[in-house]
Amino acid sequence: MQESFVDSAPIRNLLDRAAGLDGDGGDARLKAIMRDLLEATARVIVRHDVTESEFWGAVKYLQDSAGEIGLIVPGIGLEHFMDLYMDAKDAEAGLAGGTPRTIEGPLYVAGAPLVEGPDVNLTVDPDDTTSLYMTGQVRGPDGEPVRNAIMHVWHADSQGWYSHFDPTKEQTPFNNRRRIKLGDDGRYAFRSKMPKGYSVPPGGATDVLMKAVGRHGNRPAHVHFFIEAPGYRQLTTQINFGDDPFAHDDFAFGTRAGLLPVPMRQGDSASITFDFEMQRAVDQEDEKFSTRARLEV
Ligand code: MBD
Ligand code: FE
Repeated sequence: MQESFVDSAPIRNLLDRAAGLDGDGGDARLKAIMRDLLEATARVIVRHDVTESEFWGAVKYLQDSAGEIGLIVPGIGLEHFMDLYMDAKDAEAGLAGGTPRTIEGPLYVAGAPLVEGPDVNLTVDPDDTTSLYMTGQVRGPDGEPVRNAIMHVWHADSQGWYSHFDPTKEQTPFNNRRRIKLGDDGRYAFRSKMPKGYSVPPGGATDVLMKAVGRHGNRPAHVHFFIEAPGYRQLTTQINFGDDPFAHDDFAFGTRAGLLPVPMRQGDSASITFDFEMQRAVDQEDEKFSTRARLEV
């Protein structure tokens, strides 16, 4: 069947009506997007001659995978696509520079303890592994220290599990999660226990999809950051350990050039020095987080 089947009058009529285009109600922008999404889906079905059984298999997959949608989205590259898209729009608008953004992932939890230096410790649960010391400075585009920043940090434990999302054991709430209030010099320092890279739950919907396309569901060990500060653009980023076996093979596409420091390992400790550069906020909106739904405890 030719793909032009989708352009036939009865099909166009169906897609128009399904998206509510024949009525005045609803949200015009949503209706236009819905119309295009339906048409794109119809085109894929015809182009690949998707059978009735395959179609319902896909519907069943979507139904069963809802609980892992936050993992599937980075796994299929769409969360990274959004970063590339925002980067491209920034470039078009003449906005460049600073620490690259990279994916938030699905495992942030709002409401972590707000702490101040000099001795910030993220890890409260016992974890018999290497200690991590991370230090650096948050600066603006002219090299000025960013004042009054809040740095949100979160990472996994040595088994690759995040507090609040750990099916193997109960971690203390907010283990390996803090909000660190920085001073006028923009400097930060914290210690914790080295994380291991995350792997998707075996046998889960993400794992099934990754295997079906001949991929794996592993991430290198990494540390997530949000940084917010008055007058600066909110930054969502992460560092991935440059010496991790998955440093250049991240199932979530979160690793980026400039965000792959190699920890200095010495005995049972490792240290990373990493400076962040924030962009200046163009307007108040820039300072804010996206309205993505996040677990709040
Ligand atoms: C993670 O820890 C993560 O950061 C992402 C993006 C996806 C799954 C687990
Ligand atoms: Fe993560």
